[in-house]
This record gives sequence, structure tokens and C-alpha cells, in this order.
Amino acid sequence: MPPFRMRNLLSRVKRRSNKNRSKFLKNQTCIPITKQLPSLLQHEEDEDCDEGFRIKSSTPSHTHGVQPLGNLYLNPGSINSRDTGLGNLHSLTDELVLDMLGFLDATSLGVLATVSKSLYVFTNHEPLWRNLVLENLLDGFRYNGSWKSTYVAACYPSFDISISALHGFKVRDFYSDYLFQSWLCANLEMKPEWLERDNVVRKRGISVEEFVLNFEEPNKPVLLEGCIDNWDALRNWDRDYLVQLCGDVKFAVGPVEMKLEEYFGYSDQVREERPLYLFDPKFAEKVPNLGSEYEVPVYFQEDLFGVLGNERPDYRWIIIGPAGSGSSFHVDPNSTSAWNAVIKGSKKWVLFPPDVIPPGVHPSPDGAEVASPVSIIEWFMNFYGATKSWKKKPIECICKAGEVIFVPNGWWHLVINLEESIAITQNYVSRRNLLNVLDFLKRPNASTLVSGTRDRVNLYDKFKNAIDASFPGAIDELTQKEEERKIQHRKLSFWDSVTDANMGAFKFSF
Ligand SMILES: O=C(O)CCC(=O)C(=O)O
Repeated sequence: MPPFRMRNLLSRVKRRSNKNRSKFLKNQTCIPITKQLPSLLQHEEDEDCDEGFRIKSSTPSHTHGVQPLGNLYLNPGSINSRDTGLGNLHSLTDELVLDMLGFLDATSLGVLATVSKSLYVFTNHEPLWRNLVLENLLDGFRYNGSWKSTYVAACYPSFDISISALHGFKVRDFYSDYLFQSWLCANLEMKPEWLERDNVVRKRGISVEEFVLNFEEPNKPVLLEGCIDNWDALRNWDRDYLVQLCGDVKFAVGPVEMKLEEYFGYSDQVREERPLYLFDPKFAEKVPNLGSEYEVPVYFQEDLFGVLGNERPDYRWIIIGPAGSGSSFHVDPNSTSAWNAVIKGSKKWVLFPPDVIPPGVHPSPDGAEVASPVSIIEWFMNFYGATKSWKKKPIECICKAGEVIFVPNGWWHLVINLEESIAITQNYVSRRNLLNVLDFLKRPNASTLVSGTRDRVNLYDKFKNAIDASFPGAIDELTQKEEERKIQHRKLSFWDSVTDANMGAFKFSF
């Protein structure tokens, strides 16, 4: 590892557009926000930076020699070849240059790469080639060591990129925080202090009544141990078993469909900031054995969206991803609650209650758009520390194989896989949450908020009618109970405000 020094990394905050995972905030659009954060990072001869960041072992230096901008200021006399090679475009930000290059096809990128060293570095930026692969190779691909060579191997099979004169050049004196940070985030170890806090309530063997009373009703997360011990999936599922079971069946990986064997080929080789995540809602239809090797834990059996039969929104997913993959901050769709069971590996969870927006996350007032850091690791680097001084601490834990976390509706959550992980998650609506879900589906902008179904606007009517038909009077009964609960709550808060809770005496304020 060559030494690097870095000062004042700009934290990149960008739109999350989870178009490919309808489970998530599907229709978020771009709110670019640039924030200057005093994110000091210094790396001298050793591998620990002064902020305690640690680069993964066996990490090669940046493929094209990109260095953080701070190094330029510490090397008086050197000239940033980023600027000289961009000509009149040098005053544009790196992000804008890359956005413009994102409009080009592979051939134009290849031609531009020969224009200057600077354009060589920009046009070889891996996310540009990743986009080309994901836009053009929708039927899957064999990852070939880098996104560029994956694209070239698939589209120009007779061209051997490894013998090209323009392959794997390192450019001297190219300084860019933006490009460097992509590399850094792809190669950073999770800091021990990011994993330390474990304040989730853990329960083993509780009754359904206890679960409803203490967690579902008050809408609080809980980690449930031992409730999937009977799953065949827990015993059977590993790479070899799944590859054999699923054969040539393809699963949704972002916008593309891949065989498991192709996906594992990719995840074994890749080192990137946001690894592709296998997240498939139709896994049980595609491979019925996957569906029959697990069963819904006893706590989540009531699932009222079931009244819609095949018309229910997507509700169950198999999730597979390498270390570093995961889900950035989101709230689950359609105001549903969820459970997530880890079958292999482990996941770090950070959850904030509905009334606390996580630091670095900026939802639009109607909830249809969310701006957040580019990657999960970047959130940890730039925002996790802020939670230390927050009064309302997030709930955090590491969920290991055999454990299930309950994610109550409306809670923001972020998940990062600490090792290769396989999980099943389901979103559901029980009686405790039915009115919330109906309210959500009825919102005026339902067409932009509702997800997991094609018929977003009519989902409210369909669902309500189906509930009325299957459970006549249930909605009225729940509405009445809710009214009573509110009145009760109002009464309580009045008495709370005039009495001293501890002394039982009246409280006066002057
Ligand atoms: O990446 C994961 O396992 C978490 C998925 C998720 O956010 C969820 O189940 O709601």
C-alpha cells in the first residue's frame, strides 16, 4: 500500500434510487446535496489512519493511481494532472464530468480515454462501466475482474482487453477526492466501534401474546432467537446446495437477472463501494423448494394482505450478498412491518424510530424522495459518529444466522452484511397495523408512494373491499378501538401534565 494523506473529504450525498428493489423507496428522485465535512483521514506508512480507519488487507492501491486532493497540497510544486488533461472542462466538478460521461457509449468512452491522462482516468471509472453492463446485459453476465473487462468480454469477445496498450495504466499526480473516495469506501474495514453498540431487546421462546403486547403493539424492534430452529433452510442452505437446487434459474440482482453461480462468481471477485445485491421477490415461485424449506415464524402468521391473493404487493424476498453489501436507510413499503431471518452470515442493523430521521438522510416532505450518502460505508464514515451525541440513540445489533429481527412499520433502517449472508425477509400487515396501511394506501400521492404492485392507485379500494368481505366489521371495530385509545391517551397526557408522576401530587408551574 502506498502512503496516502487526505484532508477534508467532501461527503457525497446523493439520491438513492432503488428502482430495482420495489421493496424500498421506489420512486425517490435526485436531490444532490453537497456538504463539507471535516472528515480527516491520514494514512502514512502504516495501515491505520489517524481517525482509526483501516484498509482491508491485501488491498492494492488505486488501479489508476488516483490520490486524495490533500496530497496535492502537501506536495508543493506538483500540478494536478486531473485539471491539465481536462482542458476547458477542468472547472467542472468530478461528479459533473462523470455524469456527462455517463451519457456515452462504450466506444466513445474508449476513444476519449486516448485523449489525455485525465480523461483516461475518468473514462475508466468503474461505475461508468458497471452502468453499461447493467443497462445492456440484462440477462446476466460473467464478471471478469473489472466492470470494463466484463463489458468488453461480453460485447467484443474477440478483443483481449488485458493485452491492450491502454490497460491498467497508473497516472501520476492525479488528485481527486471524489474518485478516491469510491476506492476508499470499497476497501475500508468496518471500524470495531461501528459494530459495538448492541442495544436491541433479545427474546427467546416468548409467546405470541407477549410479542404482540410488548413489541408489535408498541411498534418496537426485537431480536428473536431460536424461532427458526426448525427450518430446513437453516440446515441446508449454503452456496453449493443453493447452486445445485436452483440450477439455471435466474434471480433479480439490481436491474439484471443472474444465475446463482454467476452471482457468486461476481461476488467472489468484486471489491466495490456498493456491491450488487441479490434481492428476489419471486424466488418461491421460481424454485418452489426454496419456499417450502422455511416457514413464517409463529409471531408473524397473521398477514392480512393475503386476502388479495395473487394481487398482493410483493412481500417476500430471498436476499444474498457479500460482505459490504446491504440496504441503505429506508422505511419499508406501504407502511408494512417486516421480519428478517438470517440463514447464513451476519448483518449489522441500525434502526431509528419513525419520528427520528437518521443523520445524513433527507426525505422530501411527501416521502417520495430521499437524499442520502452514496453508500452504506460512507454513511458510517461520515454520519455514524453523530449518533453518539443524539438523545434518541438508534437501536443497533448484529443479527446472526438463526436469528430474526422484527422491523416495526415506519422505522428507518440500514443493514450491512458483515460476511457473505443469506436471508429471508417478509413484509406483512397484521391487525395491529391494518389502519396504518390503509391510511398509507389512501394518500393523495399513492401513485408515487405505493410499491410492489402495478396497480398502485386502486390498491386501497381492492384491499379494503377484500378485508370487508373476509372480515366483516373488522375495520370499524379497529377504528373504534383506535379512537378509544386516543381518548385514553389524551386523558393520560392531561393528567401527566398536571400531576407529578413520581409523587402522585399536583404539579404547578408559574
Ligand atoms: O439487507 C437486508 O437484509 C435488509 C433488507 C431490509 O431492509 C428489509 O428487510 O427491510
